[in-house]
Order: sequence, then structure tokens, then C-alpha cells
Amino acid sequence: MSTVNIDLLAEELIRRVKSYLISTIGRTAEEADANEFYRALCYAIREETMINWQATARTIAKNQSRQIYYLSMEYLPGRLFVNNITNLCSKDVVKLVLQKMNRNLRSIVEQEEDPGLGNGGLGRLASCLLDSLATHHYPAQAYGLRYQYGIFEQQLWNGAQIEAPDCWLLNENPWEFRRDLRRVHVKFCGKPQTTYNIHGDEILSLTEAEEVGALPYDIPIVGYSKNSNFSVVTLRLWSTKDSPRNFLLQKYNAGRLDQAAENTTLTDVLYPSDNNDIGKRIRLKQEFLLVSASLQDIVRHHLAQYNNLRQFADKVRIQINDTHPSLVIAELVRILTKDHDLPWKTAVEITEACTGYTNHTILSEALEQWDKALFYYLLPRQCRIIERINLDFCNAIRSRYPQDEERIRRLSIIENDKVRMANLAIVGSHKVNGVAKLHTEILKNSVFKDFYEFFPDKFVNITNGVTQRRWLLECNPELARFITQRIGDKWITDFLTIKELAKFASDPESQLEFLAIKKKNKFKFIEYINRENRLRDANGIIISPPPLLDVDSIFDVQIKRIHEYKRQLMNALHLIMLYQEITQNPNHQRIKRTVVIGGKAAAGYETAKDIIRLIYCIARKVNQDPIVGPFLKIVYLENYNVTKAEIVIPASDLSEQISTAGTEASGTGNMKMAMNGALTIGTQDGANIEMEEEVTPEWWPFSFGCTAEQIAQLKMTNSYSSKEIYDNNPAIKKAVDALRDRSFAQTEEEHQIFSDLYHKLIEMHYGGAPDRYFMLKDLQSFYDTQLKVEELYKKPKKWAEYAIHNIAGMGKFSTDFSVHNYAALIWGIEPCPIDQELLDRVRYDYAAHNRC
Ligand code: 26W
Repeated sequence: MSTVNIDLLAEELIRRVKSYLISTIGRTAEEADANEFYRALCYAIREETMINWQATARTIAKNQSRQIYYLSMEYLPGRLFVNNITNLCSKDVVKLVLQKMNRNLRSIVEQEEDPGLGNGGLGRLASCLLDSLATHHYPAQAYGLRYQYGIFEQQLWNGAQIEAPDCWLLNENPWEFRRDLRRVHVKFCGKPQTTYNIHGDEILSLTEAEEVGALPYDIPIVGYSKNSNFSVVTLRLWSTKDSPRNFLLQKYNAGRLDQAAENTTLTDVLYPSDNNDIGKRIRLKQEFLLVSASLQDIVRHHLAQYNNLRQFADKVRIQINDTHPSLVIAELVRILTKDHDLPWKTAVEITEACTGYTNHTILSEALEQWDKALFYYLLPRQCRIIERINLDFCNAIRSRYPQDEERIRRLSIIENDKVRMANLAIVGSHKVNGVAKLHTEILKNSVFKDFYEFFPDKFVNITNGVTQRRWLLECNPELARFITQRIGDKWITDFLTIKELAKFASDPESQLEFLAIKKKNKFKFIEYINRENRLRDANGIIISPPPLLDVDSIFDVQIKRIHEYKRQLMNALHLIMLYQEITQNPNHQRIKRTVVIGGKAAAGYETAKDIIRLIYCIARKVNQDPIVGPFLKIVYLENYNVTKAEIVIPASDLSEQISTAGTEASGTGNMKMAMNGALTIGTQDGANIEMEEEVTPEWWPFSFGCTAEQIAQLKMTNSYSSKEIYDNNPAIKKAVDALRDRSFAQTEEEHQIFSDLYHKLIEMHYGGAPDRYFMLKDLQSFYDTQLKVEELYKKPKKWAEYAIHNIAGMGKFSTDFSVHNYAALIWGIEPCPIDQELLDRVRYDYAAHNRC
């Protein structure tokens, strides 16, 4: 863009900002505080996006394109301001505006809350997919819930996790649009009355049902484009807050405030649980709210365009993100048979043709099951429909496998008075996908083995990705420039071309430049930590600044939800080994290391909280130790979220992906860090395996630990004993013993907590075998591999060569690639770029409107 042009654009934007400040906020540019200024600037920028938003919708309607509707209980979009100006390629203009108006970018950016409408990987994946769908012009719309309180804010009070509410909506959110005209009503409970449709199929109507109003708020998801033809995808989030009849005044008058407010508070909080079933009544209501409101909206939209449902199976695709929205299966069948008089068989066929189910977890404790009595009470009609689907399905199994009642029990949707949502999702949808090759194989061969035998063609793999636009272009502008200078900028929308970077890996100048960029990012991270990551005492009072960090140390980073299977505890045991080695061996050869660990523990997950506490206490001791301190610093990154990820990922040298093989479905942090030039120390789990394949084993030096097969073998033969390793490996024994000899505990409470961790590792884990995730089994291999890490880090240029090869190998791990696969293998949809004529027309209307 020429400077004249950029100047004109900046002047126009300034005019709009000033106008918004006066007309909607009532302040002049001089008076406005940072938040007011931020909002006016967003209003000004979004004018551009509104035009394309309209044009995207009109184009899809005109082309009568098949559309994908993505349903997810969770999204983690991150802050939108910088993301949107990045995707609009107007960052330079905005910077100029700020300069001319005497405002500081950081203080503006920090006005925006980070919408924490998800727990972790699943929610962030959904947001990365939306960025790719928008960028590649796919006809798509997403649905979710507008939680008033997102994932809690984590504070550590002397190492104990305290959860504070995340009030992200206190200020007006300039990126959302309330759509009063699109309000729908969702029915719960009531008495079902049997009637029949014109085909003689049983249908149920409800009397005395509870009706809950759901009001949508739309957020535009702006696709990347260098031109003005970018597409915009709608993220529609439902809220039950603002529908007056949701508050049951009669119950209130009878003194039952809790019951009176249940429906107005339905979308108040995100359940802060990850990879663990919750089984709570309100959660089931939330899930049905999402499903019912979204389906009503989808059907209304379809009817508005086509007048009938004859083409529904052709035009509509619905993806259910894990089982959480799997009630779609029952509710769509109900809508089709009852509201639209379709025969049962047709309704089931349409539903199956339209829906796909993505599984994100293999942990059995994460598979959702609902108590049938509760299910029937809240959703009597859907319960009846599931019973009938199940009856048909069980009959089909019986006719293929006569007399195999055991098999029927395993496959049945309802069993032992539980409704098994994964079974419902598999039976009711036409494709089921895992999120990495190994994960999909495990689904086919173990978790859903019987289903795979019954429906071999349903199962497909779509390996996860991340959007390189947020996770490289936006969060690491220096590295993005480094790449673009060498291979041009096509990687921004075609990440497979990143492989061209490999030829610069051995170029000394590129290596030095890479190292300089990494160092700058580490400085920025240190600055951030010094500013924000204060330590608190047991009463939450800030006591001291964080430890001083050394930019020349290796930045060793593990950031993800805290879970036993992710093995932060194994990381902690390794830190203890390092500590013991450095204190006890004056001739040690260790290098300087900064270990960053971040992540939230589910509020009710005691063991995960205990692991945080342990890491905190190790850090407390290590950081102040005069001998160890210079070599090892440990930082617990408080309240890890998308915004913090954007700061720590560009600064990381070493990416810890150390889950027990066969437990992590895919992982996506692994991809983000590799894309930013970190090397992975990792097990052969999830997408790590495919990352190694792409980078090639030559440039993937730090793979360690048992394979999924070896772990499965150990489990099958019942032959693993952590005690045996503990007894025979003195270094491991010494580290584990530190858990109960008060090395790191200052109080009785801490001592008790660490002794419990010891107990779970060596003696017994919740009544089962100890060390359920094989930490001691892999610990020696982990330790040895960490030594290899240090050897390589001593040769910075060699390290840089590896890092550049890793970046170059990430092409497959863009969500652009994932959405192309979903589009081709599951949805059968095509890109639908904005029609220029329609865009011009909207623009003309807008300009005409603007003149009056
Ligand atoms: C019902 C409670 C609950 C909530 C969330 C159970 C399970 C979940 C999610 C499925 C857990 C999750 O986020 N899974 C992660 O999904 C990522 C995206 O596919 C993967 O990269 C991670 O490996 C997987 O743990």
C-alpha cells in the first residue's frame, strides 16, 4: 500500500472514530479514556466488516450453497481486535491512526477481555476452525452459548488454586450484536401426550412444559484477505438472560428464588471441566438449549429460503463438537416427524445424512452418560425418540449377530439406566472422526471397536490443526516477517508452502536471525512476567515480584490444562531430579534453564490442584536457592489463557508434549509451539507422531518414552510395577522420596498433599493400581532426553537449524488443511467466495445510507 493511500485511509478512520466517540459515547477524542477510545475504534473498524458480513450471507443464499453449521458448547476466540485488523491487513493503518491520535497500542489492546467460553483444546480448536472456514470462504455458521461467566480466573494463593469469576461482559462488547428478531423458545419437562403424524408414526406433544426464551448474540468471524473481498462467518451465541418470562415470578413469590431464577441463569456459567464427565442437571439443560435453539434457527433459515424441507438433506450439514451437542440427533428427528410431518424412516435418514460427530477424547471418564430418569424428566419427548432409535438399532445388530446379546449390550444407546451420548452420536450421524491418526485408530480398534465393526465406513480421521494467522502472523510478527522475506507471503493462506523454508535451515545468516528473533520474544515474555505474574501469600496478598529470568537460558514450556494424563507431575519429578543433581554434584554440566508451567485445574479435580501446589513449592525453593537458582528458574504462569499463550508461545525453545502414549487425542499446543520455532520433547502420542513424520525423524530429536502399543501391552499383561522402578533406580527413588521427606513442604498441609501424591505413584491410585499414567516408567527416558536437549542447546546455530526445519514441517497442521478435509470427506461443501456484484450492491446501499 502506498503511503498516500495509507494516510487517506487513516484520516477516514480517524473521522469515524471521532464521530463514534461523540455520537455513541458522548466524548471527544481528547476526553475519551482508553476503554472508550478502544470501543470507538472497534465500531469504526467493524463498519467495513458489516458490509462483507451482509455480502457473505447474500452470496450463500444466491448460490444456494450447502452450508455447514458447527455446534459447540465451547469456543475460545481470544481477543478480536488485533486478530481482526490482522485479517483485514489493516494493522499499519490502525497503527498510524493511533500514532496520529496520540494513543498507545498496548493500552488499547488490553481494554479487551479474552472471551473464555471454553475449557481448553476443544474450544480453541473450534475457534481455529472458524478462522479457516471464514478465510477460505466456506459457507458456514457456528452456534454456541453466551456464558455470562467464562472459564474462571485462576489465582495461586501460596500455590493453592483459587477460582475467581470471569466477568468478561462488564463493559459493552463492541464485537457482538444482539438479534432480538431471532429469539426462539426451548421446551423442557412437561407431560408428553401421544398422537400420530399423517404416516401413523408416534409423535409427542407436551403440556405444562417449561418454556425458556433463548436470545442470540452474533459475533462476526472475519476471514483473512489482502483484498476487500474477505468473507465473514457468524458465531451465534445463545443467552437465556434477557427473556423476561424466563424468570418464574410465581415460584419467587412462593419463596423459591433458586427455582424461579433457574432459567434466567441457565447460560450464566461455563462448566469448568475438561476430559471429565459432569453429569449435572443444569449441564444437560444447557446442552439441549444449544441444540434446540440452533436447530430451530437452522430450520427457520432453510424454510425462509426454500419454503419446504425437500432439499434439507442436501443443503444442511451439522457438525457436533464432541458429544455435548449430540441431542441434535433426537431433536432433529422430532422436528421432522412432528413439526413437518415426515415419516419416521425419512426423518432418521435425513438426520443421519446431515450430521457428523467429532470425538476429542479417549478417556473413559470423559464420555458423557446421562441418568435415564433425569433425562426423561427434563426431555421426555427426546427420550422416547432415543428409545425408538435404539430399538431399531438393536434390532439391526440382532439380525446381523443373532444371539450375541453381549454385543447388543455394548452397543446399545441406553444401558443400565444410562443414556450413552457417544453411542447416540455414532448411531445417528453419517461420519465419526477422530482428531489425529493414532487417535482415530484407537477409536476404531478399542474405544468404539464394536461400532467400527458395524459401521466400518463411518469412521474417518481428520487431523487437527491451528490457524497460522493467529498463532504466527499475529502473535509473532517478527518471525512472520522472517518467513515472508524468504518465501513470500503465500504461507498465510496456504500453509503447505511453509516447507520452502527448509532450504534456509542450514543458512548461517537465517540461523542467527532466527535466534535474534527468539531472544526478542523471550525479552518480551520476561517483561510481561515482571509486570503481571506477582506471587501471592496464603491470603491472596501480593508478596513479591517473580524471580529474575535470564534471556539466555533455555525456555522450557508446558502449557495446557492440568491433568494426570498430561503428566505435569512427571515434569515436576524431573525438576526435582535436576534440583538434586545441581545441589549435590558440584561438577554437574547442566545448562541454564527457565521452566514455565501454566494451566488451570478443574475446580473439583483435587489431584490436579495438588500437582499445581507441588510445582509452586518446588519453584519457591529452587528460585531462591543460591546454588540452584542461577541454573534453574521455575515460573508458574498464572491464569493461562489464549492471550497468555500468544505471549509465551513465541518465546519458547522447548515444547513439553509428554502425555502417556495413547491418551492425548491430538494436542494443538504442540503445533503452535513448533510453528514458532520450539523443538518438541514428546512422547509418541496424538499428533506428535504425525508432526515427527512431517518434520522427519532426522530433525525431531527428542522423542522419548513408551509407545501406545507398549503401554497397552503393559496394561493387558498387568505387568507394570512403579514400585519396582522406584526400588531399582536410585535417582528416581531419591526424587520420589522428596515428595514425603518435607524437601519442598513448609507446612503440614503441604506435607500431607505431597505425601498423597507419593501414595498415588507408589502405593495405590483411587483404589486401583498406582501410577496409572506410567510416569515412573517414562521418567528415566525423559531425563536422558532432557540431557540431549541441553547438548543441542549448547550449539545455538545447530539448534536454530533444527527449529527452522520444525517450522517448515508444520504445513499439514494448519486448520486450513483440516477444514479442506472436513469439507471433502464429511460435509461435501465447496468454497463460496463473495459475489462481487452483491458486494458492490451492499456497499452502494451503505454509501447511500451514509449520505442521508
Ligand atoms: C463433559 C466434560 C468434557 C468437557 C470437555 C469432556 C470432554 C471435553 C473435551 C472433549 C476435552 C478436550 O478438550 N479434548 C481435547 O480436544 C483437543 C482438540 O481436538 C485435542 O487436541 C486434545 O488432545 C483433547 O484433549
